[in-house]
Amino acid sequence: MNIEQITDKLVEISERLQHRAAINLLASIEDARKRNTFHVAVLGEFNRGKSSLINAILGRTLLPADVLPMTACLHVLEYGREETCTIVWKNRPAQTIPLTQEALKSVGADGEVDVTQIQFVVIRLNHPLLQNGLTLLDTPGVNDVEASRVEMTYQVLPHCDAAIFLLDAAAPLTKSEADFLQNKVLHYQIESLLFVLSKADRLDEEELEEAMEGASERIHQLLNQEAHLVPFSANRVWQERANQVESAEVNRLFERIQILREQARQSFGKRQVSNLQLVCQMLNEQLAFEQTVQQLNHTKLVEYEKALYSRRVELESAFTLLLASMDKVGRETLEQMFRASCTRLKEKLVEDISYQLQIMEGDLEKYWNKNLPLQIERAIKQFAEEKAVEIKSYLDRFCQHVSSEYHRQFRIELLLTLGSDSLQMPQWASASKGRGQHTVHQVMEQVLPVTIGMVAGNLILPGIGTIVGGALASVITTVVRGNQKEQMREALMEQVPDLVHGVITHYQREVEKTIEQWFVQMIATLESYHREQEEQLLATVQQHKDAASAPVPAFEQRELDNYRQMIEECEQTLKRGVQHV
Ligand SMILES: Nc1nc2c(ncn2[C@@H]2O[C@H](COP(=O)(O)OP(=O)(O)OP(=O)(O)O)[C@@H](O)[C@H]2O)c(=O)[nH]1
Ligand SMILES: [Mg+2]
Repeated sequence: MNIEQITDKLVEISERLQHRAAINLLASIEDARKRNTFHVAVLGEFNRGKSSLINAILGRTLLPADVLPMTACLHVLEYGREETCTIVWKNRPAQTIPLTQEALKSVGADGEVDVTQIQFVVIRLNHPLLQNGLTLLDTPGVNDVEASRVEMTYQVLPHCDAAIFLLDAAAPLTKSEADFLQNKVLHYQIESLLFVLSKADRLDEEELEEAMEGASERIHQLLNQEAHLVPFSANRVWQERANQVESAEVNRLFERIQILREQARQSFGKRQVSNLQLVCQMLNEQLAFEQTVQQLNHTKLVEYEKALYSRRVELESAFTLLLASMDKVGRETLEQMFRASCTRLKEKLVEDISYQLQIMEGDLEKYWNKNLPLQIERAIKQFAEEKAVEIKSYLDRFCQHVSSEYHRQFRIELLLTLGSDSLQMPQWASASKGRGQHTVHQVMEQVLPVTIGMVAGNLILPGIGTIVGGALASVITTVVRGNQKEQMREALMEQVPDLVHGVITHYQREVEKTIEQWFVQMIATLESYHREQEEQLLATVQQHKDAASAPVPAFEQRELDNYRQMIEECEQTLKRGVQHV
């Protein structure tokens, strides 16, 4: 069997099983084989500057951009000798519209056109950068409130060879972005990725460097590979254009796109095979589902459902207890640890400062106003950095502990309720539920700071220097100036304990707020994970029930066996290495 024959076989089975996702993926595999264009999707959450980036690199203000969600359907930008703009509708003939920003606004989020009826909009431009087959896909933001727009972006992924992923320079790689990357982009073997920190003009050099470092680290952790990350500012590119300066940013981006193209070309065969394997996996899951439906009758399923409902109620109080203990034991222990360390820090600081005051020969007031604030600030920073290691390790262990407790008490319990022949949940059903395939540990980790550096960042309060300075200044004004040196020394010494106490307590409270936030988020995350799990299990039973109550079984056993065998053959061939045509 060659790759074409495998594809044909899988198309036949997918159509018979009416598996939409598999049909779509297979169509994209065939399409990728035939076309000689290179599809780059520009992806990211809404308002990241996707449309602005495309406008800037092409030097055309065509795509509408706004702070509110703007792009409402897929825009395909490709080469055309004659420039045109066409709406490809779902259920009616394509329609040409003027190639202007005004006209494109009509298919935007607040335009007058019903975009749910649009498949995509094709914009053909006579642009040298598109001449060699580069096709850019502008997509709606993936966190848009409008689910249908998000769905549109998901559906286009199988048709892409590479992606440019836009991150906000001010908050690179949020949790939902990480989810999207892992569950969607990588799922379809789009490994040629370029990350862009957009709106780079909004940060100064130092902030940008920090943001780049942070984002690279997070991407690296997530993907387990070197991150290709570049900063970009559409605004700057336009300024350069106005001054007729060649834009280094645009050039760099295009160099990167060339590299992506080469990467994608090299991995083309491998990607096709992986995508076909993905289809096999989807179809196998569907077959397993159909099989269980055949074997279990409706009455049995109703029993399962009842058992699941009542077990769920029984487990509820145990779950509430687990949540409460996370707060009570987990958070309080950490806070106690931290408080004890703060007390030691206070004692040490009081001791150090008093000693220095005692032996100080020079100008006491200068020491108090100039050197001391720096000394306290530095001590707090160093303390925070040391504590970060301990707290990070505590959070990791705590996460691990809750995760294993959860699995032991609930996950396994709920699954056992479904009996030994536990029901098969097809991937398409669980994937659409989001976090189904992740473990509790992975899910909870996403709300915690990833690195020790990030923990330290959370423990060092911005503006702590000002707080320290303020506290010291108020002391010096109450100590009578013009006093004899020895009297002043004594008066200041007296103030030291209160002063240190005040500053550190303030610091400690702020940190405790951060700790509290971490726990609130962890608890909320576990709770929503648990509800999703319950819902998923109930939905699984419901799906089987629905299918089992159909008057005629959808498939004959013989037919299912036949498909299974065909898929098995395809899988074997793909594994052995397949001939490409
Ligand atoms: N400062 C600055 N603002 C930018 C830059 N690029 C885009 N913006 C602004 O960011 C907002 C969003 O830009 P869009 O290009 O519409 O973002 P998008 O990702 O296409 O958004 P959706 O289509 O809604 O998903 C607009 O108000 C832009 O003017 C930039 O480089 N610098
Ligand atoms: Mg847009």
